[in-house]
Parts: sequence; structure tokens; C-alpha cells
Amino acid sequence: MRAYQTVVCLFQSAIAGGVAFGLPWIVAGGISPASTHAASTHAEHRSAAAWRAQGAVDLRLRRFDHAITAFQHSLKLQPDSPRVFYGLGVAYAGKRDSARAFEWLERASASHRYDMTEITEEANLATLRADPRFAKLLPGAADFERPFVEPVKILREWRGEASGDQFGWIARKIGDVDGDGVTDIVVSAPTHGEKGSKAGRVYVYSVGSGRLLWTADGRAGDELGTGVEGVGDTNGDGIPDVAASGPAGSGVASLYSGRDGHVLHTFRSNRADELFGNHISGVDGDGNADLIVGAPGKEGEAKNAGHAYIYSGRDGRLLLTLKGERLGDAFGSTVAGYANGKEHYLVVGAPGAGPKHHGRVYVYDDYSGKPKFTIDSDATGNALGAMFVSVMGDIDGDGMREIFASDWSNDAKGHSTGRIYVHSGRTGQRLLTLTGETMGEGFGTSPSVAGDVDGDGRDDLIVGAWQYSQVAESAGRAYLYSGRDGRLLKTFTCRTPGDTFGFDAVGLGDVDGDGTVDLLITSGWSGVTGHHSGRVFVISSGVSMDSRDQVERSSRGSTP
Ligand SMILES: [Ca+2]
Ligand SMILES: [Ca+2]
Ligand SMILES: [Ca+2]
Ligand SMILES: [Ca+2]
Repeated sequence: MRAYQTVVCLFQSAIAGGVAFGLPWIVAGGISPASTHAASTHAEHRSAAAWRAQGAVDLRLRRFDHAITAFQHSLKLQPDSPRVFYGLGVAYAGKRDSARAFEWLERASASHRYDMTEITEEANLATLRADPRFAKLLPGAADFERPFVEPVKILREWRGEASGDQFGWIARKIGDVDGDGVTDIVVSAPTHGEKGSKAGRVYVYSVGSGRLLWTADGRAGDELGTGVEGVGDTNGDGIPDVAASGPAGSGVASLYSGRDGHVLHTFRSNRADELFGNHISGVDGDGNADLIVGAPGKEGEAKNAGHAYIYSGRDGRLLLTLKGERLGDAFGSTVAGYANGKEHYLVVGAPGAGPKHHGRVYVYDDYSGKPKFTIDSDATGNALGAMFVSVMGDIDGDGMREIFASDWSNDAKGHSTGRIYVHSGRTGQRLLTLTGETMGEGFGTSPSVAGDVDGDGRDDLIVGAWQYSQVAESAGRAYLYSGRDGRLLKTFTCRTPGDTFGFDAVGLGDVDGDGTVDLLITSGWSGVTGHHSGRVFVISSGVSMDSRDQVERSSRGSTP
């Protein structure tokens, strides 16, 4: 399976697994309106989910009466599904029965469990737009307040500028650029742009003050920010710099001065068919500050297995080219890197590689081009290494870093449950496997590097599950785990429908000095400023770093 297809299928899987109807498939990485065969058309339907999926297929084929029948079957089995209310509204609108359409759409809206900003994108509802009841279906400002089920201290929130921006596609820690001693962040909105140009924009914010420090824009069609990462100080001015990439045009990656956003180097592909810049990462940590750029190849066009290019951040020289094994591997779909005095890692994801084409992650510990080890998908895997790999801190206590890899479409507990793996950087051995709780939640939509949150000396994980829907449809959730033993420390569950909280997630360290590690977590498809506009949070983990005592107490089997 090739890169385009992989990502389209992943998103379709998420949708078919229980998300929505008629989504416009606005997805960074150049994904355009996708084919319609997302859901099961198997003759035998037993579950509410299967009837719902059948209804969604019928809707896309504009078989409105069939859709209504399927949705009504679904409602008999599961009477309170807001997705089915919405689907019935769309189906009746398709039949030009506006009275029934509004009746069902109002039920969906009143549930407060469905992202009603979808009505602005749904072609079948176009005939209803002039009706005064239409605007009343949309969420109001209050619907986006107090977004969490658990008590969560929100330190910062930033919002996308316009519908379709996907602000929060990626958000990463970059180090202190404004000199206030607090780490700052970069956020991307790869589909932002005037009049749908999808130029893409990256934003650098001060976490200390909340202020926007600078932005950088792509050219029309670039989708700049599909990849973005802090890369350390490349130009020696003592301020950490930022790299961003946009694969959707001819492919571009740029290195920006963290100080003011001016371009230090720009890298372009020799060929337009390789999705150059599908992802980008720094290889920093020892002052070298190299860059790795992924170029997995465009589906049906690229006559290659995919590449990853390593450039010098100092002078822009191409240092190394890594290649995939087979045509269609989509090697370079995602990349990560790390270097310090004693450790050096390049990590490249290839979601079409491996024995069953369900994904393989390649880990290199030098620039020889020969992998130290690979990580393969498991029996329920779908696309390991499609979107999230990272080099994380030590979890097994050998003093060396570990490699994180995600397959958020893994079918472990049913369709698109999601699963992540941590492997020892030293030996390649699997240290940890964590699996989502529910079908369709897409567990693993983050690099998950949390830092040591509970203070036990081992790094912990913050894992996003962008489609978690137990509270509201596609509201999302993030899970905080102890890296030491895989114990679940905490969950952060969103209640805002469609927010997709956990779209991206990393740790920031303690930014407000209260003794708890804080977390940077995005809601890239939030409807807060329009459909799929997106928002980004800094929240407190709420976990005391002084938990060593607790660990020791519990290991002695006593209670405080
Ligand atoms: Ca700062
Ligand atoms: Ca710099
Ligand atoms: Ca820890
Ligand atoms: Ca804190």
C-alpha cells in the first residue's frame, strides 16, 4: 500500500469505524476527496455499527431510502446514536423532506455528542441552508468550554484561524526562543490558506506569555506544516530553530531561525512524485542539528520504494539518502531522529513494508545506511509507521534511549483500535506494547514522548486516541502511562464532539513551575472556529513528580 492510499485508508477506517458521514476528507498530506467504499457492504448485518456503516454507504451513493432503512435498523439496536440521528437528517434532506431532516438534525444537535459543524460541509444539506433553523444547529461558544471530563487544569489554549485549517495537525516543543526561560512551541495548520489555497502555516508561540512570536507560510498548494519539528540550534545563535515541510506541491522543506522565523535553508525534491516533506524531524542533541526529510512516494506515480534524506542543518548539504526495500513500501512516510555524544538514531516508517505490507519501522544507529533493527507490524496491524515514530527517553533503566512506533489503525480489539510499541534503542527488543480501549478510537496518534512525569527516573508516555467516542462522537482522549511498567497513570477525556483531542501529544516539562509536568495536546479537527479549524492545549498532567515514594510504598504492599 502506498503513502496516499495508506493515509486515505487510515482516515476512512477511522470514519467507517464509527465517526461520521460525508466528511470532506480534508487531510494534510495532499489527500483529496476519497473513494466511497469505506464501509462494509456485507449482506449480513447484525450490529448497530454494521447497519450504521451500511447507511453511510447508501448516503454516499445517494440511495436515501436505503439509508433511512439501514439507519432505522441501527436505531432499533442502539436508540441513542447521535451519528444515526445526523445520518437520518442528511438522508431526509436528500429526499427534500426538510421537516423530517430538521427533526433528526435537531436531535443530533441536542445530544451534544455530535460535531454539528459538519453541516457546513455536507452537500446534501445545501437545500436547508437558507432556513433559519440551519444556523441554530451549529455549536455555540459555550459548547467548546470546559472540554474535559476529568478535572484538568488548562494552562493555555490557542485556536485555528478558519474552518478547514487543521490547526494542531502537529504541535511540538522547540525550546526557549523568547528568552523567558520557558520552553516554547510550534504548531502547524497545513491546510490553512486564503481561498482554500492550502499553503499551510506554522506558528511559533511563547508558552510563558501565550503570545504568537512568528509565523511562516507555504506557497499555494504546499500544505506546509504537514511535517514540523523543533531541531535544536542549527546556526549557532543560541536559539533553537524550527523545520517544516510541505509535500503536496512539488515538495519543500525549510529550516527557520527560531529567533524570528527567517529561512535559513530550503530543500526541494528532484522529482515531483515523491511527496518530499511528508514528514520532517531534527537529528539534534549533540550540536550537529541535522535534518531528516521523508519522501514516501505518491500513490500510483512514484516508481520507487520511498526515501529519507538527511541534510546538514549547518550548511544544507545532503549527507545521506536512505531507501525503502520494495515499490509501494512508502518508506519515509514518517521520520524521527536523535543524536548525542553516545547515541545516534534515525527512525523511518514504511507503512506498506514488511511481510504482509502492514508496516515496518527501520531504526539506524549511524549513517552507514544499514538498519540496526526493524520493527514489524503484528497480526492485527494495518499501517505501522504511517504517521508516528519517535526517539523517547529511557524506560528500562539501561541509560539508553528507546524507539516508539505507532499503528493507530491496528485492529486489536476491532476496527482501528490502535496500538503502540516501545523498543529498546540498545538491543531492539520490544519493551512495551499498549493497546487502545475501544474499537475505532485510533489509539497512537502522537509521538507520545512525555518525559518523566511521575519522577521515577524513567520516561513516560502520553498517547493520543483522536477518535475516542465514548463520551461524544470523535471527542478524543489522551492516555498517560508510566514508561517503567506500562501502568495507566491518568486519562484526559474530551467531551466536545468532533474535537479529536489527542490528534498530537507530547510533554513540555514543567512550564508553570508548580512541580508537575505539563502536556501539549492538540484537537486538530475541533470545530471551535469552524469545521476542522482545530485548537491546541497546554494542560497540567496533575501528576506529582514526587511519586517515587508512592512507587516504593506500593512495591512493599503497604498503604500510606
Ligand atoms: Ca520561552
Ligand atoms: Ca538558532
Ligand atoms: Ca516516569
Ligand atoms: Ca506544571
